[in-house]
Amino acid sequence: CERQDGRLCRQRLLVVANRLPVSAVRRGEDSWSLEISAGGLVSALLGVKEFEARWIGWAGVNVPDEIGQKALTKALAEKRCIPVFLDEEIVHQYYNGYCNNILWPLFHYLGLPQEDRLATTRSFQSQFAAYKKANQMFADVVNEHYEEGDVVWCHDYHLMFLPKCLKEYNSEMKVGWFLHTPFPSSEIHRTLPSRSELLHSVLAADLVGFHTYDYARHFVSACTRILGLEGTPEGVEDQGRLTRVAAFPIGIDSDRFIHALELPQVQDHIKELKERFKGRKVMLGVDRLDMIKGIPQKILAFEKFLEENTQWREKVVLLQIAVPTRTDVPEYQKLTSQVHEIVGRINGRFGTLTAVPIHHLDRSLDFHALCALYAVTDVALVTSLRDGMNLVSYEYVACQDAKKGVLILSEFAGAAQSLGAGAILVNPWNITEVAASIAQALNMSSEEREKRHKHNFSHVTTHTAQEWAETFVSELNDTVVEAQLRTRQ
Ligand code: ADQ
Repeated sequence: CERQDGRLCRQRLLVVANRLPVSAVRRGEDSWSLEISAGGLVSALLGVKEFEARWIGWAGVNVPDEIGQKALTKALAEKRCIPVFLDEEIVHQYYNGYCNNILWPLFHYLGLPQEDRLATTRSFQSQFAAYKKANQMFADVVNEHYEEGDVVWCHDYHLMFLPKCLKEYNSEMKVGWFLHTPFPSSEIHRTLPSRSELLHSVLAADLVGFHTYDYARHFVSACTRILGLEGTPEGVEDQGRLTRVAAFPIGIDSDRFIHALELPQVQDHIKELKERFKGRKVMLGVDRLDMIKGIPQKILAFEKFLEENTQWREKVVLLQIAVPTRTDVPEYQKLTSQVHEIVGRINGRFGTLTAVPIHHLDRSLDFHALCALYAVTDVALVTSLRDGMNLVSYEYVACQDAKKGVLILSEFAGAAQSLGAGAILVNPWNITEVAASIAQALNMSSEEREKRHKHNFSHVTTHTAQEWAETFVSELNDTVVEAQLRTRQ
């Protein structure tokens, strides 16, 4: 479009995600302090010059009073963020319940909750009702801020009901939806009681995106098998209306990592780490402490490696950095204790007075410390049982251009499709195979490491988050134009 002064204006992009990219802390009745969290999506969108992004989402805090809501809305506006206010009960049922207890495990092939079938069914219904209600609240806010020509990009499994709500408000709205997790096989999706309603709602979007071609194929199969619709090479057709379905593999802001390595504070960290682990090979795991990340399996594989390769004991160390998430959920608490128990046992078994084989940290690291760790370690172990993409593997590769470390990567992470040629791919459930791949990585010649790294580095630096966002949004614009042309014909 063109402004009155003749300058071109950028298209507005409304990014709708469950969480806003800020952490908000209340300082007084009408004052808030905000900190932008520099995640992948934020850097992706900041790097794109063609459009002007605004964020719509939940700020992660309960704000029951009007004064607090007004003040937070005002503070967020300066960061181009627009809040959706969800009360505690909705958060409990929609976010903790339907999103995290039902959709998240199901989409990662962990099935539906089974402890008490009847109780689960009852709570399932109320959680699904809350899910729909929350999605409608997001739609209300989007609709209030929408201007003609805007593009609306909905993110993730929290907002599968949103495309339908938005199109009910305005059928002309350009709506895209992207899933960050895997979309499972249609045989898994069909176990979900609300399977059809969710598929229909997503199909209301103009463009539906996934990280990999397999996930897109699973989605199309679910629509054909469960809804009886027609799958076409472009997507899914319902009564003459086409929803385009395609793969858009995400990337990272690789320059941010590469440039960070030159900063003095990162160089200081690197020096300290090198000194600390002098004479030992260092292996690294960085994950959220979630069942999908396969942390216990990874540690057991390392134990097997130590059992079988006595010459490596005391010469290798595993640093496992695990950020606790969803700490109020009993399954996650159980996972934490399980990991601690295994780590304690292995350190007791193979540790000496001068060296322990595993350093396990239950915490998040700041960006600079993380970059330094990525840069100094010899091997990264990413053993997710399922993972939409896995950005840790990308970040590791971006920081390894000097050292050319080896990436051991689960074949069940979306990243296996893009980094598979450079990484050692493993089945994370097969402890013996992972243990053997650790030996292979540690013994790998420098020529082979260089060759593998080169392949992955070139992928990570060319398939960036910016490129991902640009491609998705331009495809969405094109899809809508094509649909308009089709209806005119
Ligand atoms: P996540 O499951 O969160 O994302 P991932 O893609 O690995 O998984 O991203 C995690 C991010 O958190 C990375 O940027 C990493 O640096 C950071 N992080 C993890 N542990 C950390 C620690 N201990 N300290 C500091 N930072 C840490 C979801 C899907 C993925 C998909 C992404 C993006 O589950 O499959 O790749 O979205 O689409």
